[in-house]
Amino acid sequence: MAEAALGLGSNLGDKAGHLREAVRRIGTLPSVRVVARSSLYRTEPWGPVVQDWFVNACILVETALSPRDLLAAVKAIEGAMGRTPTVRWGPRVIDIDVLYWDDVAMNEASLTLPHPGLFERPFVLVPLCEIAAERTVTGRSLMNARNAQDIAQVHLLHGETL
Ligand code: PH2
Ligand code: MG
Ligand code: MG
Repeated sequence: MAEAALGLGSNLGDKAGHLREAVRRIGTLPSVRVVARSSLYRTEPWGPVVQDWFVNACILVETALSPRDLLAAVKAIEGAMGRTPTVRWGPRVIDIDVLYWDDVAMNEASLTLPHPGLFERPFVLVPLCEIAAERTVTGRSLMNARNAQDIAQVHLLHGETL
């Protein structure tokens, strides 16, 4: 069994509801068990696109799926939940990213591991460090990466859980 981390985001419609629905669906995948879930966070949009704020969260899963099969499974959930292609970094109903899969390092057209944004994005590192604070990924400490970020734009969503 591998341990993988998934990053979740939404900035359209019922944002928190979409994250909950995504986690519910991930929990029904064969050979995937959800073992930890972070809080929900309200985050300012990162990147070049002017768009609405996001809800972000992370989960940990134990899985017998390969990195590629796990990616295919979460992409299928994105599609089934109505995600349609839009501009890069643009608004989305649901985004599910494979952040890491054990300590595997790979760089292919369809999948780079660890995720290229893992060590740089406060909206990933804050929720992830809630559930994987002690973790190193390919030799790098997640907590050290988090502590190097400006996290002022990442706010706990009070009263709502994943
Ligand atoms: N995802 C993006 C672009 N910008 N900003 C926040 N706050 N959260 C996201 O999940 C996000 C983003 C596209 O990958
Ligand atoms: Mg994505
Ligand atoms: Mg993303």
